Amino acid sequence: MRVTETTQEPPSSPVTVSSFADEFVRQLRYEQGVDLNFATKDNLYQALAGTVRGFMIDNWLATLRTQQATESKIVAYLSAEYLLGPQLENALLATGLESLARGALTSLGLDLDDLEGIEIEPGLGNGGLGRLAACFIDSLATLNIPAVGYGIRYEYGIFRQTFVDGRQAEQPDTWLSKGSPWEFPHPDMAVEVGFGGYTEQVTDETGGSRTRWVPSESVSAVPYNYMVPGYGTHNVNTLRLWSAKATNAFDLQIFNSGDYEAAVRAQTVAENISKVLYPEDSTPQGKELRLKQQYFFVAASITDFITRLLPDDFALTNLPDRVTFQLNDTHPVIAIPELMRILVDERGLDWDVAWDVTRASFNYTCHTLLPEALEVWSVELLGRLLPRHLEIIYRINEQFLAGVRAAFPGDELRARRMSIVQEQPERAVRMAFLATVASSKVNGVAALHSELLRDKVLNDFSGLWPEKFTNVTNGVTPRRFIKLSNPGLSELIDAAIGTGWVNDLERLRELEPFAEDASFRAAFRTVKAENKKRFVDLLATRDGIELSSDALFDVMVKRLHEYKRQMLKVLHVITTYDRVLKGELRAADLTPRVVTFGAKAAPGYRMAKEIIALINAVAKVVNTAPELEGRLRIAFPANYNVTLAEKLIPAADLSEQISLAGKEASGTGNMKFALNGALTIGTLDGANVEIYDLVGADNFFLFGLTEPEVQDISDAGYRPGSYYEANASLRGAIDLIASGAFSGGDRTTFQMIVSDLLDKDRFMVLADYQAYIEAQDKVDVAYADQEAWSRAAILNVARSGFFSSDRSIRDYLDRIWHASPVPVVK
Ligand code: GPK
Repeated sequence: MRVTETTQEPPSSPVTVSSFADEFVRQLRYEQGVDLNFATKDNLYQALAGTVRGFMIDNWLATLRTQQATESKIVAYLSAEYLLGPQLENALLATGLESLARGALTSLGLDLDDLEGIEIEPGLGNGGLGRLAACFIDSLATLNIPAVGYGIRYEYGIFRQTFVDGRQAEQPDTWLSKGSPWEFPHPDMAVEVGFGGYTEQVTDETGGSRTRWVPSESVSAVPYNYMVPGYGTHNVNTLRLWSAKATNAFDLQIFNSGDYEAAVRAQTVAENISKVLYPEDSTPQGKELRLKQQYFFVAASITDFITRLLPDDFALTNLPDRVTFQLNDTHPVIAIPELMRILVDERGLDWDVAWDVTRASFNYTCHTLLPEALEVWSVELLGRLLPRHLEIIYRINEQFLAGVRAAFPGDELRARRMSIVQEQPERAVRMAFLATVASSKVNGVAALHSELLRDKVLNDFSGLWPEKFTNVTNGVTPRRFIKLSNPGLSELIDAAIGTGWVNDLERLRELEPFAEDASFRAAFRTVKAENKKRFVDLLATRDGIELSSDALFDVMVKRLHEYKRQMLKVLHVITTYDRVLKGELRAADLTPRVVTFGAKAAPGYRMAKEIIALINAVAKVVNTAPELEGRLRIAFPANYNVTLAEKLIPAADLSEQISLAGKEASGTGNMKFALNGALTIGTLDGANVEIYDLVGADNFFLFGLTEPEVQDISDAGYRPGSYYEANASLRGAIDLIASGAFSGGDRTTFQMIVSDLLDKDRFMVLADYQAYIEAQDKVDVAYADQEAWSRAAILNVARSGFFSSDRSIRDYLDRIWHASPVPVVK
């Protein structure tokens, strides 16, 4: 049992370069039916994945056995999204087999990087929320916590973005077209999920009356299991993603009616449920199919948990001892009435007992403050799709409001404000309220966010139940976002402080003294320069974008949303250009900058798509403007995803975190950049606040309104036009857009943006413009002193250990879950 090259525990058999190569060839022949000589790259990738996967299976099964035997409490993470990123590299890291695999492939005349390069990442999420779920399951496994991630196996993940004339076009993400070697389908463990129909009263065995739901249709939920290996441990947890399949019962009805075509069509309708990830980030559309997705996956998950992870004779009154269901935003909240239905209707528990069990089993994480992001489902739709669940929600609400009225007699306004069922603009269920009422704990995702959640969005609820509210600041996995993505920095850290930091990230503190070490700083700069080079090479082949790597790398990557204010970044670029045009600045005095954007817009989000078009239009002009002498460039590679992030983040000097204060719940990209030695230019929003506090004012470019200031300006009546009128440089930039300078002289092209900025500017771009420009001027000055810049960058790395998702998970364990590690011993 030896894998000599690694500190990790070896897999279940001795592995050598030649035994690895043998297994690889065997996979090729006997799993895929091809010879090495005839294998395509896809065949080779599949065989390699199959080989590596094989080394995790024994540990996975041992983990499951141990967790069952110890009857441990299990964290069941319910999330509609998991933005996993490439799997092969992560599996190689977890098994410690990377260099062995490399050697084995080389011995066969093959190249590991080449094969890694063809993997299509499973993009089963939109952005931060989905990526957070992926980081969390990594940390849960690493910390040996019994956990299962439940979600949806979308056949099409987040769309592939392309640009057509600078405008976003969406292509389907066909990530499964060649199959996935990482999944284990289990049609044998399918769960039936009902929809529609009616409810009726029936007499049960004891002569009592019970409600029974009689659905009009049903769909089969087929689980696909993925292994989630921990780092530096034997533990391998499970991610179980559900895929919809038509049931026999479902088509039989129609077949019997003799309508063959209708039967086949019905099958498609059923299987549509897991067809595609909704591409709206933070702005749900309230579509019927989306509610179906939500119910589909949580109903399957709860039944799966109760019937497969618990013993047959388990008394469900003890459920909270064995599980904590974590609701990742409101998407899985329909799980609450579903558990009540199972307990009351199917298992015959008293309502009050079932309610106690339910409340003790669920916890809710909120990821937003935007009112338009809080999901509501119309009573009409719920009643049609899930009639029994609507009845249960009504009863929960009745009891809850009775409590509110008892606590605040005569305060009918309050009762109406707090009602789970809103009356206006239509009768609808407020899912965040339902989650809050039915959960033990409610948490926000950064200190400021949790505070605003408690004191504003859910203030009535925190008044009633102050102890229910808590914070868990987000984190990111250092395995993927440092160790894998930044091997150069990882080696430098290893050499300085040893290898222990990878699962004990606070140890990065030990790097602090190295910030004062000139040779360490030089080595740090060398790593950064290599990462820039690597990124520049990638963009040349991936996108045909030619850049110099000898520049300040200024990066803004995240979903395109007005509140995140990509517009502010664009105005900075335009202002620099305008200053040079007007002779206020000499091109020769510019700090060479490459401004990189990466952003997808929700396909139906008009303004976001206009901003994408504007960025591309400005890029076209600026990148070729002779006046700028090539010292200011915009790169906007299409289809930003985890794969690209892993190459881009390590190359960044400057991290743009410039949302309007009080709008970004946390941000997690901000953490990745700081950990990779970029300095942040940012507002006091989300987790920026905590980054700023930790890295220190000298190592962070702070600017902009604070949340209370935003509130004051807004209360007084914000007038963006007054900022435009008072600020010549702002006027210059906006006028340049309006003049058609970026649209071939056409003044109408970006009119939607210009008039929105001048008349509405909901996210106060204009109010923060001057402060942002001044902060950017400070960036230029600071960058000129490379020694001081490196010192600040190293301190960012050294002081950001707090942002490991391992720490987030420990906080969840202490404050919310109260589950314990169950390490697998071999
Ligand atoms: C929040 F509400 C939502 C959503 O629908 N999708 C999503 O990605 C993000 N988020 C927040 O916008 C980020 O601030 C936060 O870091 C991330 O969730 C994870 O908590």
